[in-house]
Amino acid sequence: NGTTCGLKEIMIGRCYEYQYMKYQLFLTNQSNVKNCTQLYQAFESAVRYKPYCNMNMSTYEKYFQLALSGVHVINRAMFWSGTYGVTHAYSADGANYITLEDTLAAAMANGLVWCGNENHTDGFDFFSCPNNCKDNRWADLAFWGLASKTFAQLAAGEIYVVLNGSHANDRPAFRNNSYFSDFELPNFRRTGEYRVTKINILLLHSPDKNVTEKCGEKSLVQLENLILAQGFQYACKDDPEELILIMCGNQWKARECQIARHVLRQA
Ligand code: N1C
Repeated sequence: NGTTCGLKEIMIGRCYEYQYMKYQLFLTNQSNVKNCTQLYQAFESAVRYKPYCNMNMSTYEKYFQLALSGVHVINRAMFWSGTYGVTHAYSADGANYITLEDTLAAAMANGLVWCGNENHTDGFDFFSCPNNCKDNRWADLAFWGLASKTFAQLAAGEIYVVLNGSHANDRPAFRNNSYFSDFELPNFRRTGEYRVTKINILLLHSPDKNVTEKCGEKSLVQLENLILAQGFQYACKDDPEELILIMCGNQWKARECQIARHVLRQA
């Protein structure tokens, strides 16, 4: 349960790298470059000296406002649930699609562990964080819950959602209480220039695993109804080929991947 040493330096460094190196070509609008020190200050003043379990979904509001002001992700926003690895391989650090982790606000904090402590001299607890507040679920969601909600609000035009249709143990592809169902789906914009028009579901089945749900079945029906009720267009595709090829890159021996191999040789 260790927290991250060098949090400040890492976050500020990542902010510089994000804006001036890594994402310069395809994400940063030159007139919208942020001041990294100021951004870190907004983050720090939200959390420093604050008891972890008193935080909630508005704790980091200023930070997200500052980091993401003026940003819209048009026709390239990609969401996922149960498919972290393959989705990020496919989105390719923002070159193909943009996931939450490809936005500045989330890229600065991705993978870090931190929490405030009102008794500690520098206001952070560098020894351990509770991560589980019995009486306040919102404390645990303060950062990533708001990150997901804010990202959903930036998505415009057609968006993409990668789901897993081969979960074991009756776990559905679209499930209640996921970040996707609680913080993203309810927050897509329905009106205005930057509204979401269409939601494209990409439903994956892992090579060598059972297919538990396909488009038009079970939880996908539930999801389609929710999407149509909000006034968005809906499309669902089972196993898009480009995603099969990515999955097969790691599971070359699977039965389903022999087909990919066969097709590739014909080219
Ligand atoms: O609960 P989920 O999926 O539906 O969350 C995924 C959804 C994505 O579209 C992201 O935008 O919510 C966002 N998100 C992250 O970006 C993220 N990075 C790491 C949600 N969760 C994220 N994690 C961790 O994965 C987090 O600790 C959470 O508990 C899991 C959620 O994974 P899931 O069930 O596959």
